[in-house]
Amino acid sequence: MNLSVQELKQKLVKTLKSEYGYVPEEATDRQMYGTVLTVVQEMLLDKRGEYLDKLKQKDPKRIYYMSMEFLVGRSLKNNLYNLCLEPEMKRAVAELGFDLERIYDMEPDAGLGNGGLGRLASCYMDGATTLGYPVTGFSIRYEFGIFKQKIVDGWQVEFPDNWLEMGSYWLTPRVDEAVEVHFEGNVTEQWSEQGLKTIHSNYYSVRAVPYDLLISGHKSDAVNSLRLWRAESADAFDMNEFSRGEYVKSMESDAKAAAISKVLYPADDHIEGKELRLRQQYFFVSASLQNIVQAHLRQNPTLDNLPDKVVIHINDTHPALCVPELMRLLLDEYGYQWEKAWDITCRTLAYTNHTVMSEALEKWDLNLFRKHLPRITTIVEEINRRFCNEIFEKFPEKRGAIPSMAAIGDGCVRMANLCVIACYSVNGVSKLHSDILKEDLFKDFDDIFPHKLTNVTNGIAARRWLCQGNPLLTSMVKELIGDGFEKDLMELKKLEQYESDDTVLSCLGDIKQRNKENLARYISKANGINVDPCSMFDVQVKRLHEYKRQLMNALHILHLYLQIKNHGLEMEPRTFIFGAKASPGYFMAKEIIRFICGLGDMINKDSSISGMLKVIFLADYKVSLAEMIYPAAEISEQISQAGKEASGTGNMKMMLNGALTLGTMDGANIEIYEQVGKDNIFIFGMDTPEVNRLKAEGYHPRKVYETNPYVKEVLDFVQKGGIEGKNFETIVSYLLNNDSYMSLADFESYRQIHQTVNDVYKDACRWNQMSLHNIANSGIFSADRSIMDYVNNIWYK
Ligand code: GFP
Repeated sequence: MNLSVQELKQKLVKTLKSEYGYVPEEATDRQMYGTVLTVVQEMLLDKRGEYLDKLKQKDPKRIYYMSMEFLVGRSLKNNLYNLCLEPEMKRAVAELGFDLERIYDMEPDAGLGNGGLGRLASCYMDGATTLGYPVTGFSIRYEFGIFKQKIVDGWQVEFPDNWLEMGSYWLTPRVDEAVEVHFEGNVTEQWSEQGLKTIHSNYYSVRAVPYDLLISGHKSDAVNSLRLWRAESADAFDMNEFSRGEYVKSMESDAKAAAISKVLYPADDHIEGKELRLRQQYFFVSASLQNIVQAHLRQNPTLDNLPDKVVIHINDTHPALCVPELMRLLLDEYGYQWEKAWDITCRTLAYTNHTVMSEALEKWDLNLFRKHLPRITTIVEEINRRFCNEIFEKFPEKRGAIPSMAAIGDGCVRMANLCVIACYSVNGVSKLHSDILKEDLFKDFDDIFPHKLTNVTNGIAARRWLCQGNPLLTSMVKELIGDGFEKDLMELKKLEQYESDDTVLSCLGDIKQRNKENLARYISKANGINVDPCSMFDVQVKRLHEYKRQLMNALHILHLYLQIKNHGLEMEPRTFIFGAKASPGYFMAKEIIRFICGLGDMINKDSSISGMLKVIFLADYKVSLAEMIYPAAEISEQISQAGKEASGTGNMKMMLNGALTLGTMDGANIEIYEQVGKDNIFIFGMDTPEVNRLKAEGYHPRKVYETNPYVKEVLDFVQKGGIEGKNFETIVSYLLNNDSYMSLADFESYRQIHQTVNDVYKDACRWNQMSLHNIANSGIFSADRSIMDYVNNIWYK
């Protein structure tokens, strides 16, 4: 966008006056914050208007990305960057007496997601918009996003995240496009002139009101929208009850409806499906599909051509209700016969799987399902009946597999199976993960539908994670190879020519140093601990889960500590940095946080180890904090048990910022390994076949304890209350008797690779060379590349 500093100033002054009635000299930071966001939002709306006009003329196929989570983070900096207005806005704001950096800091993260899955959805909105594809995201306008985390005496404590108070400037309500969603009630069949008709009556109706959050592409005409639904009661409150003096009761229906969009569910890998979550899922799926169908019918006389004009992409199983809901719309609202409706549905829907963890593959109790969604249940039953019959008739060799492939089994609706049965495309998110889907989880489906399963390796929004998050590195890269990499990340490859250039390598080292100093300042403020910015920054930041093995990292740190203390180990000073939220109901995850914090308390105050080790747990890990951590990371810990991390995206973000990966052969680590070669990555541990073999043989963690003296030393120390006299019996007993993700089995190999890391770090030049090599080869992990894979292989195939 072409706007001068002067023009921007005029806009700001005018808006400040109309919104708040003030002149800049009288305004507070908060008022200027509101003013800047309002001005940028107006520019986005104008640009969106022009974009919609163009779309109308060309009428391309539309992509609808359905996701319960979009981890958007902050938007102001991203929008200014994408509109190419950041320097001008900075000056305009400064000339009015304010500081844009301070205004950036006032913006809350839109934390409408739990972790990698939600962040991926946001990275894809950025990539698709920059590339000019008409992708609309659909989700819920949660009043409260992912909880705020504080650590009190080692314990995670959760606080509500009221992001709308300062974040609602980005949301434009579209009340005229509100729709109704029906729950509960009775389903009956009636004969009419058109034949047998299904009637859903006595339902409870919820109004869904859309709010649009606009996303501008970078140097592109496109402005796409993320449409977030808010739930409210479809009926005004009950006047009769109110008149009778039953004030609270008169508003019950209001509260019941509003609860649906109240709060984001924390990652629930361990908890059985919750009623409210099912309602959330149906609410946003039904509202979105009604919206999509109406939009299609505004441009087309029929839904017959829906698959030619629309793809509805199901992001993980959470929006799997798209399958029966699209069927319901076609059958009940638009009068299609089953076969035709099924054909349209199957050719319109695509599905991405993000996990093989059995507890995360959603299942809903059939009775609960029926109670809330009676009509949807009859449709799922019919889909299942027809599917099972078809397999029985057409694939006799698969008759034995019918019970495990069915959409309904063991009294539950299986959402992943439902998606695979219906969708024309099913993809995993890294090569390894997609292979596991084909060869294991969905093997029987793959035999029957040979071309359905495919892979799209994840990617990240490099413009946010490099250009906005790491300005120092970005300027260096621009100086060396120009700015083509902003739009084509593969251009980073040109950096390889500087791998033996001492000036470039030492400049890279200096930049890392400055980014570490920046993070060290934050740590000192947030945790009250001074860390040495010359120590190696070793980082593990991600959702807390046993399979991601933060505990193995912590055990190894304890091992180092005991070696220094009791056995005179000398090592390069190291700062271990963790950031992770635990699902509030996930006890073991919270225990692991308590363990890491206890370890930190013990180590950080021990002056006898001469500052060789520090352990920092950064509370409230979120997108804006990640933007500060990644540029400072030197080691990227990606240490999940092989076969369990579908892809990982933090690994890509750290690589792009010059960190070296220390990881298992899991998820996208394998593809990072392929890109950088074995000399530029630290790989350890069992690979997937080895894990499976050990599992089949029978894994006995106690044996490792008995045979590996380091493991024994560490666990004995913990058991004796060595960590601040604290009781970590649950952790010790879990490791000795269960160790579900084989941390002890991989411990020795993990320990050894850390020694290698320590040795390599002594040679700064070699380290910087490896770091540059990693940056140069990270281009493939751009979200733009992933989007092009979706475009070519799934959406516009
Ligand atoms: C999940 C998977 C990750 C994967 C992302 C995005 O993320 O391996 O990279 O989805 O596909 F586990 P989390 O919710 O675990 O962060």
